Amino acid sequence: TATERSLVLVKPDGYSRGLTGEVLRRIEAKGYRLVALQILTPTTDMLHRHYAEHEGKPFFGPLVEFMCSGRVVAVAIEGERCIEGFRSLAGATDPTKAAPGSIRGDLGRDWGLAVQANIVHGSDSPESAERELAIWFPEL
Ligand code: DAT
Ligand code: MG
Repeated sequence: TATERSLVLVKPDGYSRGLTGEVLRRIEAKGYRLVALQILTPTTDMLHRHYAEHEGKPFFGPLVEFMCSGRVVAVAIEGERCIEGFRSLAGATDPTKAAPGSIRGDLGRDWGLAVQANIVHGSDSPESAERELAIWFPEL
């Protein structure tokens, strides 16, 4: 196994609901280390780069609009297999379907908006993690 870094975002819904501490608590309780943290309102340029793989999909515009609608907490985490491990902590993309015990399953639900309001983002592969960390933490 390898020590990895992953990018976690507490999305505007998670931040505004005051769930940042709960998300960070779960990351630390799992045994991953926080190595960088920043609170910011992202620019559309950052989000276009961050979500480049979804460009052209019907939910892309609403997703970018939602993500720059408020503050986001960007966190770089580190640990053995933390990329897969945080995805597991986060749970399935649709919070209604996400398993209880996961962040989305315990804290999220359908708000009548869309599944983009699902509290957190986590990188999905080592390549994505490296690409995304360069966007949010160019100094790392
Ligand atoms: P994940 O965040 O679980 O990695 P993803 O990368 O497939 O999911 O999609 C990025 C975000 O886009 C996701 O968190 C919520 C939103 N999204 C995905 N699929 C969607 C859909 N079918 N309708 C609306 N929003 C969607
Ligand atoms: Mg994704």
